[in-house]
Amino acid sequence: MKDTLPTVKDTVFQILRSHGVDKIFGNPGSNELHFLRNFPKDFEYILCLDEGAVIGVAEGYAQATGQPAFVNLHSAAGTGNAMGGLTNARNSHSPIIVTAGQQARTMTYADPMLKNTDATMLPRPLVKDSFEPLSPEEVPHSINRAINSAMSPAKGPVYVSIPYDDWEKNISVNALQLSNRRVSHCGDPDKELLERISKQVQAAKSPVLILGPEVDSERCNGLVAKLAERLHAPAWVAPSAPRCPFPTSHPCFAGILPAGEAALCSHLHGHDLIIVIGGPVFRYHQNDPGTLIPCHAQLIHITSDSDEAARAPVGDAIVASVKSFVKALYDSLPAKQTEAPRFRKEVNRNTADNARLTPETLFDVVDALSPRNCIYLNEATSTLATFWSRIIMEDPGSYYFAAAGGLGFAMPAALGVQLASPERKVVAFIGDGSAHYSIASLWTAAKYKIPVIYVVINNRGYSALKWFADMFGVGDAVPGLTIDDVDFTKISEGYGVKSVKVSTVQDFKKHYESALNANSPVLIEALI
Ligand code: TZD
Repeated sequence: MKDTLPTVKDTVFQILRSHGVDKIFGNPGSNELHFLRNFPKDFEYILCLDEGAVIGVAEGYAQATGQPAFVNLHSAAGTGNAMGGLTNARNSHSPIIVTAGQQARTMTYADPMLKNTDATMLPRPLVKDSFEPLSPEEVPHSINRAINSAMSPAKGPVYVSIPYDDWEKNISVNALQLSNRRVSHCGDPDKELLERISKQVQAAKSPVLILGPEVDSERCNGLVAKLAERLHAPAWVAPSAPRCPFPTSHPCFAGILPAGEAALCSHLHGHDLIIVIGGPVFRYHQNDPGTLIPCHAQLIHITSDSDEAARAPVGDAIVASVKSFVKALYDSLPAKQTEAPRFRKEVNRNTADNARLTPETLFDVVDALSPRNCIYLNEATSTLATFWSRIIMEDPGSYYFAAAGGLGFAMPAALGVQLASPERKVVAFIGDGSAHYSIASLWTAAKYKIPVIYVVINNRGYSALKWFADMFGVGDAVPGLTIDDVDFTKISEGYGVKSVKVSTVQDFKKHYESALNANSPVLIEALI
């Protein structure tokens, strides 16, 4: 009878299948080998050489697909190494299920090596929830619950610690019912609330839109573009943007807002209604004290994240499905007879062969040569403003950035995004400082032939921190902001990724063009 009962492992893989999971991103240790033994043929194991890379690849995959990404790490040490990545995953609302192997139940009394003490506490507060099943029977329930919790609004990472002697245990067939369940989220906007908001929007003389990452994750970029046209409103990307929620070639695209109170508010002068969709109010970075919004302006905040709504310092919030609410609001507004004004600012572009290689000319070349549906990641931190002013992004899912500012995201996340979107080209701009936080991602790129283009923008140091140091007035007094003498082509070749070093626009053009046609990863080190 016992032999006919399913094992914990059979049941868990069946649950994963039912959620469409067919990849496991991981870095193993002895506590995980029982889980990985006789690995099912319909799953792919993607090995990353450090845990920051594991979380990064999973995050890229989860964000680009909108589906759960399953991670398997090694006990407490592996979880510890993953924490920097989890700060980003928490903020980007990435539905990642992070599992970690626990020592065998029969041994934990002796406090052995590789015991994950207080396992459920360790990843907090960076996960939505955290479980350690009390029995083998509970393992499938914990995994299923973790997936459902990670996927429910607002999405985010969930952690499960699993003793390794549970995997081969037989359990009741009842647990197989878990793989027949589906949790759906729906809900129409409340009619009265919608009418009130619609009236408020129609009464505004000069509305403005501020768009957050959820617009892109909900794939309603086209819908908010139509809303901007209907309102004749400029559309700003919310500060510290981890995604691109609005087509940057659209006439209503106004740019990206600065991340300080005073500077942000100065961009909103003259507007009487600020409509913030799918992001926090507001995600600041620089300490730039000032008024939050112009004094006579009102603010409406539409988000699916009740915590985001609860902590906002100004305005009325509506917690709803962003897509449904914005669609209903758009439908409630009368069409305008005239065309929307143009808010988009043009920049002078320069792609001449003899121009100096700078972030400006580099992005101009990239924009001129890349396919229109290209996907970008940018972790060359001092180039962000230049990037947003020069790169055209039109399709949903065209841009990803570390949502909590934790470096080491873009190199691995580019791989996850490319795995999720094989039909689109993925280009990651990485600073020569940022590259080191997850450089071993190059091995995973080479091993699984993931054809990402890495452009390492080498300015020999931490340029963004030099900018901050000047702003704080401590510019000359800070050590440790310069890095010279690193040869990225040698590191790259060592991990098996083809690479080239360029220092002129002419050479960059030539090598970028050939990288676009390559079907394996390429690293271009651009000396600027
Ligand atoms: N460590 C981690 C994990 N995340 C961070 N954000 C930092 C340190 C601090 N940091 C920044 O916020 S920007 C930056 C650091 C070290 C400099 C990155 O240098 P880079 O890019 O070469 O990648 P730029 O263009 O030279 O700034």
